[in-house]
Amino acid sequence: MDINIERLKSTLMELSKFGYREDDKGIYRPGFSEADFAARKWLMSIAEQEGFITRMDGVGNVIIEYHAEDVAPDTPAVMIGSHLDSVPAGGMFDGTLGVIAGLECIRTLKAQNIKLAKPIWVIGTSEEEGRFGGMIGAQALTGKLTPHQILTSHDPDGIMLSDAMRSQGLEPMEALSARLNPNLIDSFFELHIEQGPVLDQTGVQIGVVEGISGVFKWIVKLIGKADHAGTAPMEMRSDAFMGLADFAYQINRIIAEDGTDTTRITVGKAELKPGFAHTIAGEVDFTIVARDMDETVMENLAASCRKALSAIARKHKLMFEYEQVSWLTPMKCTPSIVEFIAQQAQKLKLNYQVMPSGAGHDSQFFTDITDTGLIFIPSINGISHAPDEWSHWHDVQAGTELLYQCVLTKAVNKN
Ligand code: HGY
Ligand code: MN
Ligand code: MN
Repeated sequence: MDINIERLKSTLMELSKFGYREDDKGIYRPGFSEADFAARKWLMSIAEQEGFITRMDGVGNVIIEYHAEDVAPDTPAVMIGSHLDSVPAGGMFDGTLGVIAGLECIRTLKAQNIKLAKPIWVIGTSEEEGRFGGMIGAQALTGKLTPHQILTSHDPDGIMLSDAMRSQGLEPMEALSARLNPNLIDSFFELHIEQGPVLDQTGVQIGVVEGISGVFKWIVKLIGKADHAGTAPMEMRSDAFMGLADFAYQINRIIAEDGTDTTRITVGKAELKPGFAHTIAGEVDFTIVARDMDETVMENLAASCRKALSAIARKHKLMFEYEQVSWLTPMKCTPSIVEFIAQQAQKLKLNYQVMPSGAGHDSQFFTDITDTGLIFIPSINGISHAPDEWSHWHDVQAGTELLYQCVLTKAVNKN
């Protein structure tokens, strides 16, 4: 096939050096960090050297355009996108695979001088992972980002999104100018690692995603009373840690009563204050991230979590408050695009299965403004959001060839 897997591999390995830490072999490229923007500028520079038109929009999305000759400037573009930021101690493929595979597609098209009827854009979105709520770049591109979000979003350490944007030379409200005209988008494709065990366990090489899970994220504060760990009798304590422990113990009950088999509830970050061994925790700040494929289920889960936390506060003599940092609704990929991708996979004789996505993706913001498809390749042992996230290069090649086939088929046809 046409794509050059060695070229893709070496570009992806280069990109993974930005934010890489030798001590835990993890990648630290949180949205709007120095490493994140160094990676963005590097990607723009190599694309420019290869003759592509590149730009960074008002919210840090990198856009690389491949314009075929004599195509009217307002011809809707076929878009390939995913994110360039990472979680802390992230892996090498999450997000970046989709961007570099997209670059490989336009590199191949350019090298073969194939006559296209539509432009192709490769987009490296910003702040997908949730440092400031998640999918900030995709929300801006699709007109969903609000001035309120820009001015009030902050990360768990209290850093404001607007300050982080300014630190990278961006004027926060300029993020609103990133909105794309839907009439200039023909379709949107994303190639991503599955980040789960399904394909790896079934031995199927390709996932064609039909729906993407919704997710909400809370920052919760339980406030009790710091006290002496030796003298305060157990029954007289207002121990914030015991409140968190009680909530953690109730997660399975909440899912059993109000969730489904696609429900996931995670406490990924917790901080005890003052955080000293001989002092009872007077406060605990922690995150709750809950997901499901159905928005009504998400609403029931949110109600159930509130109820549990209120009861816990009473039981442990605590106060509880929470901030809803994000609420991303579950989205269906465009059925005709799911069918189209499946047809292209059949043409390439790739074994594939149609499946849901438990992880959120930029695609879920494109689905209501353009035909949108999401392609998965297997994650070895289903691991992701960790340094040992890995995929086989032959699966990377198969996924990129399918992406290339989809984009080529769309871009050579006028309609
Ligand atoms: O966490 C997620 O769902 C995605 O990796 N941002
Ligand atoms: Mn991702
Ligand atoms: Mn991720």
